[in-house]
Amino acid sequence: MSEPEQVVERTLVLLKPDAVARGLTGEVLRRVEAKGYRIVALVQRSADRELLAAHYAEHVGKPFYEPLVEFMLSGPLVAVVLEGQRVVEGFRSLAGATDPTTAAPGTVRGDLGRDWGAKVIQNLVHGSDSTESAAREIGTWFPEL
Ligand code: IDP
Ligand code: MG
Repeated sequence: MSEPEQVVERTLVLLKPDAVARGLTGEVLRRVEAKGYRIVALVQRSADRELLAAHYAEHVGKPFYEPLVEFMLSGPLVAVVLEGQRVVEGFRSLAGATDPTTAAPGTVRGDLGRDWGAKVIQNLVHGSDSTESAAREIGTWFPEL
C-alpha cells in the first residue's frame, strides 16, 4: 500500500510592527525560505481596528487586548502567506514561544526578541495556530486568496 499523500498547507504570518521598525523582515523571511517554505503572498501595510478585531477575535476582552491593538497599529507590518507540508506547526516552531525572554535560542523570538518593558509582549511575529485559524486569518488579510 502506498503512503498517504502529504497535504500541502498554508499559514498566515505577520511580521509585526517591531520587526518592521527594527529592520528584521529580511532576517525572518531568510529563515522561512532557508527552511524551505514557499512565499505565496506578501504585502507591507498598516492594520486597522476592524481588521485586528477579526484577526485577534479570540483575544477580544482580555487585559492585553487594547495594548496589543495599540502595538499592532503603531506602524506598518508585513502580512505573508506561506505554503508547505505541515507549515502551520513548522512556522510556530521557527517563531518560538510567545515570551521572547524565554523563547528557545535558535528561534526568531528567542534570537531576536526581548522584553522592552511594554504592556504587551512584543515578539516580532504572528503565526496561525491551526489549519482552521490559518484559513480564517488568510481570508482576513488576503480576501482575494
Ligand atoms: P502567540 O502569538 O504565541 O500565538 P497568543 O496567546 O495568541 O500568542 O497571543 C497573541 C499575542 O498577544 C502574543 O503574540 C503577544 O504579542 C500578546 N500577548 C499574549 N499574551 C500576553 C500577555 O499575557 N501579556 C501581554 N501580551 C500578551
Ligand atoms: Mg496565537
